[in-house]
Amino acid sequence: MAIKKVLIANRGEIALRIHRACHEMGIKTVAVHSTADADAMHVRLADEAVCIGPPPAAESYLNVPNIISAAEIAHADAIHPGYGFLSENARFAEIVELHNLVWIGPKPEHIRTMGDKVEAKRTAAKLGLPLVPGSDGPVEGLEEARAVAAETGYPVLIKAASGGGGRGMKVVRSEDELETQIMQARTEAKNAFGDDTVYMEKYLGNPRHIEFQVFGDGEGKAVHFGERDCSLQRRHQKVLEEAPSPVITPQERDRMGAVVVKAMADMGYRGAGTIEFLYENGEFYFIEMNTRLQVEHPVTEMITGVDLVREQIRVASGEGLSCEQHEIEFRGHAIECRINAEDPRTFAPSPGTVKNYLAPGGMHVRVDSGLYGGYRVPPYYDSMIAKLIVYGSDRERCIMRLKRALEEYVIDGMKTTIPLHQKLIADPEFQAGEYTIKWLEEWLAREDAGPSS
Ligand code: MV4
Repeated sequence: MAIKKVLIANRGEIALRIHRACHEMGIKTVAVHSTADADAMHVRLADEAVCIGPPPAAESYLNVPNIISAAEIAHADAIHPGYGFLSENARFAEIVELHNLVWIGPKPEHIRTMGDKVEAKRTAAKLGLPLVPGSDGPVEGLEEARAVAAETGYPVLIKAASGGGGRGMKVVRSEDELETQIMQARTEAKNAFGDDTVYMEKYLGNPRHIEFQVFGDGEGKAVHFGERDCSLQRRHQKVLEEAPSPVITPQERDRMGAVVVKAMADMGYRGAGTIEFLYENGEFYFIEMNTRLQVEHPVTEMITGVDLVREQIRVASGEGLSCEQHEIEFRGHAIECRINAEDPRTFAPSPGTVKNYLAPGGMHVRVDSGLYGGYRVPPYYDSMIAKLIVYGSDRERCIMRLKRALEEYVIDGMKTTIPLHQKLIADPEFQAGEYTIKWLEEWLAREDAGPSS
């Protein structure tokens, strides 16, 4: 079905990103917004806008009846959920489809399966993806946990089935900690997610986080757009992402790419997905799959030249993917810096009103942001206010250009993480591409203690 008008069920830079893809395809847009976002850029740019509730997300951007009503009032024929909020809510996807609206996202059954981490691993195993060694499904009793740990060896990691994003994880170093850690993990999981199901994995000591961008047409065809290295995280928040990974060879990309493409084709996956792996000693281990477009998708767009939101809309409207695997080429290097309204040293949120504003530009520099001079950053939502994405013909030139772009950037009126990025990309270990998931927090602890801060 041809899509003529899309309701964008999100805010901030991703709402703008979706609006731009829509307008380039001749599709009209409907913005939704909370009362706190009446002056937001996504509201200004959209063809129409509907207020869906008060500032708290639970009453606006997560308010399903209000969002569906907005789509009906505005005669939208499709809903794009962006990331976060309702993007991985299988029930919402079903409700959208029950209202005869096109859901620009994966099949609800696949969102549901991948949202349950135990079910996701089971599915991944069946589809031939390599897993971290661990329990085959949930861990019930202590005896079972002991047996799993005996198989994998210590340390082991206890994870919540309903978790994700690192919440509810417990490292167990030896058998005498096992019982208390399982009980604690269960209690925390119950409180956080209302589900005390836990499972176990061998704890990988120093891996990288490498994720593959995949796309399916929902009818058995799938392609991959290579990997992103997202190892630079602080408290499970990504800080800087790059594509390709500095440590993955073209041979490894082709080999793992073929594995993920076969998996997505076999499951009949539809739309955009990200398959997350831990990568250690040359091996990939599946951990989770995200059934949405991700914040860091632009680095993939920069090195492939493919508009991933356009692909999402094509697939949702039944036009199918625009390209075959052999047409997807990886060229050069791209890095994304997430710019947050935060103190660059303490990471305390620092919302405020933008005074002077000047975004960097020039060749191969992309800024995805809803900021403008005079804009008041509301305190109710995520602190990410901009993404700076830079391309270079190789990693070294990308870093040089990124340094230049960060120098140009002016955001007066609030603290931002721009100075953090400047310091980070100047570090010799970063420049060498030698980092794992632990590196950034250790680097931050060192920098904090150092004389320059
Ligand atoms: C792990 C792990 C080590 N071993 N699993 C954290 C979030 C969730 N997506 C999975 N996570 C991890 N799972 C095993 N078996 C270490 C992490 C982890 C991590 C993963 C990716 C990026 C940053 C991280 C920071 C701390 C821990």
